[in-house]
Amino acid sequence: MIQKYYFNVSCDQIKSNNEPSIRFMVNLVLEIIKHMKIKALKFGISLLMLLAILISCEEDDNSTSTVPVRDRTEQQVADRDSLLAYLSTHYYNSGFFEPSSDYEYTDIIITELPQDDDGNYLDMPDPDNNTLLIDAVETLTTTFLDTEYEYYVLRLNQGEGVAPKFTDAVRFRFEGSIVETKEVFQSISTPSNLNLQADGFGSSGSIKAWQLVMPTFNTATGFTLNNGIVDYDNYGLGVMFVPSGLAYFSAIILDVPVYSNLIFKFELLQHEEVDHDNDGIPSYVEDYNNDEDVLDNDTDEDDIPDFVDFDDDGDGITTFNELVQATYNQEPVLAENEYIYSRDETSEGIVIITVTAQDTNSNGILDYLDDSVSINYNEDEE
Ligand SMILES: [Ca+2]
Ligand SMILES: [Ca+2]
Ligand SMILES: [Ca+2]
Ligand SMILES: [Ca+2]
Repeated sequence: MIQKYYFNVSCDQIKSNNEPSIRFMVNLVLEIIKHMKIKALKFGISLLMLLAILISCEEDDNSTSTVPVRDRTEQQVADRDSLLAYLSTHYYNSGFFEPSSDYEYTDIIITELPQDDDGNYLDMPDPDNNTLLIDAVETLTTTFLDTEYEYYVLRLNQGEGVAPKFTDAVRFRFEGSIVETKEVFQSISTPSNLNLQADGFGSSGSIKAWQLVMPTFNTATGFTLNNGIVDYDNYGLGVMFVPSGLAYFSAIILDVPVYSNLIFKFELLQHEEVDHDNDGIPSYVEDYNNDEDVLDNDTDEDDIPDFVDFDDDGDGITTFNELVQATYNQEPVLAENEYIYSRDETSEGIVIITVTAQDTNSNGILDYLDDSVSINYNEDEE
């Protein structure tokens, strides 16, 4: 169910970029066909998924054609008002949370202030143990689809593990509810995985808010197994308050009405680095303008963004073949432009393969991004 959920959102975002995205899709198909010989099965499947996305988007277009999509900036003005009003009239059980203890997202209780008979808000009860949300949240900002957004985070535990990148996959538990109706629309209490970044093929991504908030928290330091149940230690725990524009906006998803502001209580448990095009360069690195958007980086301007382009400079030598491999039998200290490509742990020990980007002509442009340098470092092995 969650797959479909995020899938549709990707569709919505694709439509908001419209023409360039369609070009991107078409070129992606051509690129897939060109390289089908290499990884026929994987890309064959991707091709089918891609067609499914196109069909899905088309259906959506027809069904919503009579209702114009609202202006993002106008909607954000209204959403900001709604969220600030909510944060000013709701409190959480702050006294329950003691430092250096692990709590669950279900421990977080948010309650509306009491009201008198005329509906006027009264003082917060038990201020020693409760805190008004507006006094506890961090206000964060971003620009997304040319719109300035404000979103809010209640940080109950930072976590002591690793901060995921915005293109990674995370393992999490959460409960999502709707600000306007106060209804819980989804909760996932069994640790589950989510790709923060969709790849335009079959892999669905998360809403923008998760991509923005997850990297500001850390995963667990580790876990212990107790009778088959995984207990995570010192993980990120918080709540995000999200305007519709960083959530599902005009898409109809599950039972969430369009333009809903959302609240997610979450635990960030684990993460995994993702290299969407498997070219050896992790996807977060392929965001060369560092704007936390991998869709607007396209070195060879073939309308296939670098993070899903396995020949980034379009010089005919794949990115992976323009990297130099090294093998280690213990945890390596990575050099500049060196990334772990694979890790195998067996009874014989650990084998880690890394790839390192080269700048053969020292012009400050790495070979795999430089179409004037075309050296295949793996040629001898093929
Ligand atoms: Ca990559
Ligand atoms: Ca490209
Ligand atoms: Ca690439
Ligand atoms: Ca090159």
